[in-house]
Parts: sequence; C-alpha cells; structure tokens
Amino acid sequence: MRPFDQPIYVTRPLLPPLDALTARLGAVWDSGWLTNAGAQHDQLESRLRAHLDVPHLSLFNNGTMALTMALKALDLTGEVITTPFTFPATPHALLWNALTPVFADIDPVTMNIDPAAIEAAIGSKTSAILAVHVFGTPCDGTAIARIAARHGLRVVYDAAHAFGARMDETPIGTLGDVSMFSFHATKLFHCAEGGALTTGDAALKARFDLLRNFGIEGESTVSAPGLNGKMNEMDAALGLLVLDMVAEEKQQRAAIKAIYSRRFEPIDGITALRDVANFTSSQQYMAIRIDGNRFGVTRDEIYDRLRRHNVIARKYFAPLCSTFPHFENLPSARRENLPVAHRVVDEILCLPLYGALTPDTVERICDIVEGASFSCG
Ligand code: T4K
Repeated sequence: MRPFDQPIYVTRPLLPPLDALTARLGAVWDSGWLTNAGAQHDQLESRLRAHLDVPHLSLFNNGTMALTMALKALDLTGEVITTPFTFPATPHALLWNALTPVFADIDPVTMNIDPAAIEAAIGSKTSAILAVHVFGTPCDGTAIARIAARHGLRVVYDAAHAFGARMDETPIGTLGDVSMFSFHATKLFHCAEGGALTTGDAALKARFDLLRNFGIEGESTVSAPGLNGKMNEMDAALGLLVLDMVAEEKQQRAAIKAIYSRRFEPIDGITALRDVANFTSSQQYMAIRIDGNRFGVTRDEIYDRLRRHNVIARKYFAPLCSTFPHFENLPSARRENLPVAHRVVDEILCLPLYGALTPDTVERICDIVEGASFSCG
C-alpha cells in the first residue's frame, strides 16, 4: 500500500473561517484591550459555563497553569494520590506545589485510576486525590467521592480530555472539588492555548480568579502568591468561534469512531476503548490497545508501520510518569506497584481522529493496522 501524500496526524485543530476571526479581532483592536479580563474573555467564560453546565468557571492561559492554581487554591499539603498513566502536566502540577505524588495503579478497562488502589495508597500525609478522566472516559466518581469523604480528602479532576462529557446526565465538570479542562489546539474545543477550572464553590472560584492575576486584590492590595494565568483576548476570540463548531465536529468524530470500531471488533488482540454505559463522550481520542501475543504483532511494530505510511499515531501516555527521573525513586513508582499501568502503556495507541478525516482514509488506516498482522503473523 502506498504511503499517504500528506502526514495524517493524530488530530487537527478546528479552524473557523479566517474572515470570521478577523472580524472578531477587529472588535478587539477597536477596544484597545488585549488581555486582563476583556470582553471576549468574559463572553467566553459565561458561554463555557453554560455549555459545560457548571456553576462556576474560570478561564486560564493553559490547562497546566489552571491545574497548578487549582492545587494551590485548595491549600493542599503532603501527598496526593494520582495516576502514572497521564500527561506529564498532571504530576508536574503537584511538584510545582511542593506536593509529593503517590502513584496508584489503573483499571485495566477504563485506564483510569483504580479506586481500590487509591484506598490502599492512603497514608497519614495524604491530603487529596488527583484523578484523570483518561481519553475522556469518566473516572468512577461515586467510589472516589466515597473514599474522599471517608478519609477527609479533597478531590481534583484532570478533565483535560473530557470537554462536554456527561455521566448519567451529570456534567463531568461538576465532580469533585474542582475540575481542570485543557483548551490546547489538540483538544476538541480549543483556544490555541487555554484552560479552565470549574467548581461548585463560589469562594473557590474567587480564589482561582485571585491566583491567576498575581494575587492582586485591588490596586494597593496583594493578598496571595499568585502567578500570571490569564487568557488573552485573541485566544478567547478564537475560542468563541470554535465553540460554535464543536457540535458538528463531535458528530463527525462519532461516525469515524464507528468505522474504526466496526473494523477492529472482529480482530483478536485489538481492543478499541469503549464508551461506558450512560455516558456522553467528549470524542477526544480514538484509543486502541494491541495485545502483541494475541494479534501477532506488537504495538511498536504497528506504530512504525503506520509511520512508514505517513500516519502519525501517538503512544499516549508513554513513558509512564512514574518512570521519569524526578519520580522513579518514589516508593509508589516501583514497577510492582503499577503492573496494570506498565502493561497498558506498552499496548496503547491513539489513532487519527478529527472531523475532516474521510471514511476512505479511515478504512486505509485500518488496512495498514490489519496488514501488519498479515505480513508478520
Ligand atoms: N492533563 C492531561 C491529561 C493532558 O493530556 C494535558 C495536555 C494536560 C493536562 C495539560 O494541558 P495544557 O497545558 O496542554 O492545556 C499534546 C498537547 O500539547 C497537550 O495539550 C495534550 N495534553 C497532549 C495529550 O497532546 P503533544 O506533545 O502530543 O503535542 P504535539 O505538538 O506533538 O501535537 C500532537 C499532534 O497534533 C501533532 O502531531 C499534529 C497535531 N497538531 C498539533 C498542534 C500543536 C496540529 O495539527 N496543529 C497544532 O497546532 O502534546
């Protein structure tokens, strides 16, 4: 099979018509107001609050800064239980708050942190749980809430992948004390760079807004050690236009995922991540697991073969965070403590998923994946 002429990436950003963006930027130019809670920012904040169906929302300049500020606002101390199977930003936000991550193993199906492993990891210094809705699949929020209540812990969700997801009609951003969303260009909804925190607690929302603006309360009062987490007007203007495109993009992505699922369903050794019951998906990633023993070809071989055909799949989240040099000496980072995560990270592959992919391209990508088995098996 011939390689694709152009690279097929794991995702492509939604791009509104350039003249629509130019018109919005015209309003920004006319106002002479480029950042620090301008009109675009305020409009996006209230539209996202409605879209995500959450009581309070604060915009940030990226998801990592938002998460770092969330942990600061909660005034956490000591140790925080988290997953090793996530993007580096998750445990790094803990380090920037002088908190020690305690890695707990993941569920073999959802790939989210396993509530039983959380419970086993709780110690005298534990102050919170930092869970990630991996690839947009919701964590077991009920079990996590029960554990947190029993041990007096705060709960923070990294919902970077879970924009617009719902569980039994519950908006994902209402779980826990606070949820973080990423609006990076690689996300379904994006502002080029951006992020948000959502919470049900008005006092926490006020704290987020203080911390993202250097801790400045008034012209002559600085009351907290804040940083610069503000979203600028250009990013907010882009976000307002992208938000109008999200519903159609989700439908297109659902159709593409259906093709992948149909093709992989009968194949022994390839498992497509399934949406859990009563769940509205964020349609963020098309993740598959490849069991090299059953399929006859390893994940890495398929990844390389896709690359040779100009398909740039991604091994999110390899390497495991617990293997980074700054974490590997933690007792919780030992391989024996994280057997499921170590297996999953060797099997995972995220395939291209974005609305502009044609069905023909998706079928060809499946052919390449399957062909790897035929040529080597
Ligand atoms: N928590 C979790 C669980 C996360 O996944 C992330 C971010 C965060 C926290 C932190 O949120 P932010 O601070 O980023 O808001 C990308 C993204 O940069 C990152 O936001 C994302 N997760 C992660 C899963 O993916 P890379 O290193 O894979 O990015 P990159 O540049 O290789 O892009 C991936 C592909 O996307 C490219 O091969 C092509 C395509 N692409 C990318 C960009 C930037 C485009 O087509 N256009 C573009 O402008 O991390």
